[in-house]
Amino acid sequence: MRSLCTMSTFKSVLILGKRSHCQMTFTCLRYLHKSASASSLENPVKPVSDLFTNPVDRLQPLLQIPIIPNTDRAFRPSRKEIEEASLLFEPKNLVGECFKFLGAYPNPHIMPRWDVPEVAFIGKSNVGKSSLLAAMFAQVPDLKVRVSSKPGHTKLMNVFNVSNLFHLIDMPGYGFNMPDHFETSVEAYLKTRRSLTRVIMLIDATTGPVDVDYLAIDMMEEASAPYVMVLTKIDLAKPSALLRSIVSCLRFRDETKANSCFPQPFLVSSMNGEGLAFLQSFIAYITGNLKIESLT
Ligand SMILES: Nc1nc2c(ncn2[C@@H]2O[C@H](COP(=O)(O)OP(=O)(O)OP(=O)(O)O)[C@@H](O)[C@H]2O)c(=O)[nH]1
Ligand SMILES: [Mg+2]
Repeated sequence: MRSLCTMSTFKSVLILGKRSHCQMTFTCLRYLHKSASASSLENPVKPVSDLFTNPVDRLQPLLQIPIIPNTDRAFRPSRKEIEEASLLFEPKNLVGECFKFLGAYPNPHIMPRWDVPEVAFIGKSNVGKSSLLAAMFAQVPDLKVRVSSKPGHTKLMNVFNVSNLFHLIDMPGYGFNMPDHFETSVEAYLKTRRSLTRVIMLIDATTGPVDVDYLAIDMMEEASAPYVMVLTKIDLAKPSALLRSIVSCLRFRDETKANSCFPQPFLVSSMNGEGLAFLQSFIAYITGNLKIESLT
């Protein structure tokens, strides 16, 4: 495993603007299914007609390698289970203070220790972390998740309580305009937080993982923080770009010893809601709030 990724490493990458190890090359396209016709490639992500499916299902026929590994432990909830999980995120089912903002913290040492599982959203600045959180709770009145088209908007670790069942944490982004305290906030949080159950690592579907994302992966591997790759903004990704982004994630999964990485990437759009319910079912499952028949 490569050396610990620190904020200074992040900054040097930004200054140098390059990193040798993980360029996306066109060799990735070898994975694309040779028989995929031009017309089927035209629009693999169709307008959303069914919000309770996994977008991966309609893309898999275009790829030779399985997006969801063929193992007993693969995350394949039934439609009923996905629907059940999505209810957890609806205002009428959110109990007590439901989706409540608990506070914004510059470092984990002053963050209280709550006795619930935590799920943290990290990713490049402007990738859509806050938007994803907001989209998941779009129906909650007076939602206090701030999104912005300006990169580097979220400066502190914003903690949201979901019915005392779990906490979701909107993190500051890395890369352009990242806060100076990134190392003492996000990196320290990943290393020390016992209640951290999973990191949702957002990757821009239009580009796939880029250099700073791989540095963030190093950081999570070093911290042994379990994470899952989530390609977001799939509504903006051209079909070929989207497939290339998926292939980059799969190549990373298959070619590295990324022990903390969940082997199944997720796809989502906070704009049209595609993939949202599927990701919600994963969050419900990992926080112990959803039983998946096929995994019992
Ligand atoms: N089309 C589209 N736009 C999105 C999506 N998700 C986020 N955006 C847009 O991307 C921009 C950045 O969104 P944010 O949610 O603020 O991004 P962030 O990752 O929280 O950014 P920082 O807080 O600066 O690190 C906003 O203009 C959003 O409207 C998506 O799925 N599709
Ligand atoms: Mg934000």
